[in-house]
Amino acid sequence: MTATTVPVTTPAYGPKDAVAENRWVGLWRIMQGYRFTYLGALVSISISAIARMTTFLLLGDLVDRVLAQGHPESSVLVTFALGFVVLAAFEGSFTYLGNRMAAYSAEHITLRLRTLLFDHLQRLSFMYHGKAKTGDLIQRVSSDVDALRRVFSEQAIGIGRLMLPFIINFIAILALNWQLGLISVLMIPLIMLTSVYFFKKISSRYESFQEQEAVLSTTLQENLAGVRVVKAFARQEYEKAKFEKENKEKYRRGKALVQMHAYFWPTTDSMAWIQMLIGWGVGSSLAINGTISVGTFLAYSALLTQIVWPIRNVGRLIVQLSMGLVSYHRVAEIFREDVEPLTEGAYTPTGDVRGEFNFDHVGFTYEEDAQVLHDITFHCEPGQIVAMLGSTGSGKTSLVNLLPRFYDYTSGSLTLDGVDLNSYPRGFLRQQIGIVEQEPFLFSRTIRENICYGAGREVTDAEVEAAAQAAAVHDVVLSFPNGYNTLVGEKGVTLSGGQKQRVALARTLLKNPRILILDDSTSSVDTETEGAIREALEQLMKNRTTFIIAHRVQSVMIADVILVMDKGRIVQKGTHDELLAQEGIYRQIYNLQSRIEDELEKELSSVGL
Ligand code: M5T
Ligand code: MG
Repeated sequence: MTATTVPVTTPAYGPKDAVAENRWVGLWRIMQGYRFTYLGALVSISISAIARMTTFLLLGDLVDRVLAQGHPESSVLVTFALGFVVLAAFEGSFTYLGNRMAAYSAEHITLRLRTLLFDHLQRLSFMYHGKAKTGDLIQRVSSDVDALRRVFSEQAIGIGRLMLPFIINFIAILALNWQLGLISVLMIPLIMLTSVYFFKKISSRYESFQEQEAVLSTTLQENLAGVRVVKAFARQEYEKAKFEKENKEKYRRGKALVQMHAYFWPTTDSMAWIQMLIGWGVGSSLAINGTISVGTFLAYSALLTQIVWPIRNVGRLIVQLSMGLVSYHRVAEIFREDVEPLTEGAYTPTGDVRGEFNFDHVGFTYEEDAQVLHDITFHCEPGQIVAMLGSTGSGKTSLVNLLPRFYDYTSGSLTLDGVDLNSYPRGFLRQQIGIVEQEPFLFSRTIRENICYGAGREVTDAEVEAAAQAAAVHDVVLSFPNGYNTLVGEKGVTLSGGQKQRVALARTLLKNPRILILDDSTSSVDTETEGAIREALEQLMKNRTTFIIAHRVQSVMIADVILVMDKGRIVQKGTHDELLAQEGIYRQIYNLQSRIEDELEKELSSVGL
């Protein structure tokens, strides 16, 4: 017997909710573990800045002390040349080192951040995911995290890279001539104020741009997910118009953003040039009237560019940073959402549950004002089968959603084995309860991987096949050329609705849960196959409490308790025989379905089937 290569999935119910305790809100927090590398990057960048500044000072020296005196000695020239080479080497290597360290920490920070964000997203509640837009979430995990990466790799380090040379070079100018120093920074407060003004403008425009981009990705994502509906209703034109509208809106907001940048550049550029001209003007007149030497003027001119352009670029970075900060807030917003605690619970279960449920006037509402379940009262013993029948929207799915605590009931009392359901840790309940959802979802992986998905342990091929057999899907799988290795979805086969349901059923059966919930799990299966599944299930349902939601009386007949639901209430309750003996919906449905089946049988036999 071979064991499958499917990786063992970690059980949802673990000893510790690592992420629940970790909220990666706060930029300093996000940098944890890489702060020193980052600091190292800043130090390297300052060393390279000092090297550059020394080069300029040396240049001034060369002019003043050597060249100005004529006929310099070659040994002096060689010493200067060597000095320049050493300084250049210093500057180059430390720039490289600084960049490397910054890139290293930025990449690692974002790598971890993205993983944590994904982890956090997965742990958010059903309620959150019910409301959140997939496209928007994708946008936050991809584009916003990327924008944050740029904050760390380029912008934050960039500001450091520019501020340090500014300070160092400014001190150097002050040392040359303090009046010149003060004149050289005349325009700087104005440049900074302008940058802050644009910082605010650009952040709000960028935020609205990002929001619209998220709307656009949601539109695209929905269109692609629902492409069959679009085609079936021939709504391509409508969809195109909708996409075009959102796309145009994105263009409009993008244009508004670019416009702001377009105003920003020339404004600060001209301020920087005015500053340069003032510096040169004053500097040259001081040189002409002999207050400073030509060498000093030369060094000053070089140093002046080293303080004006950094400041102008700091402005640019501040503006770019504003966009990074918007993205940071969008990411932090997700981290601020409470994760669904999986291990918390007033009650610590010691072993498997028995499966006795007691509903006592249970009420439930998704939204404040719309009560979905009213006054649900029934009892079931361990190992019993509870069946639910009722019109669409009557609250059957909502009722079973309460059991694994996907949602918490809002009134009355609901106990499992005599303990309040809300005292159980959610992770534990989900380990104990297997649910075949009404609209099962299969991953784009092999059929085997899909079936093994919830087992949480090493599974043998024989077990996979046994589960598939019980779900009446084994033969179907074998009919595919690749058998259990057949890929499902996108790059593989498209399974029929009934096949999907049965693979999902096999997945839940393999999990071997104490409590089994089958939400309309055979609705897309023909009567004959349903019969086969029912027979197999009868074995599997033994000793485990089972909830069946079905539309056919045949499927619910065997239940110990049948609940007939209507508008969120139980309108009839009892066994098949009890309910048949009563006036009511159940008997009507039974009579109707029996009559249809009889007629169908007659028709089929008349055509020889
Ligand atoms: C009952 C609402 C739904 C309906 C009522 C699952 C779900 C349902 N509802 C929500 O607001 N949010 C949800 O996540 O609750 O719905 P149901 O429980 O799904 O009904 P059902 O299972 O009996 O119907 P069906 O069609 O599956 O037989 O008002 O809007
Ligand atoms: Mg339902």
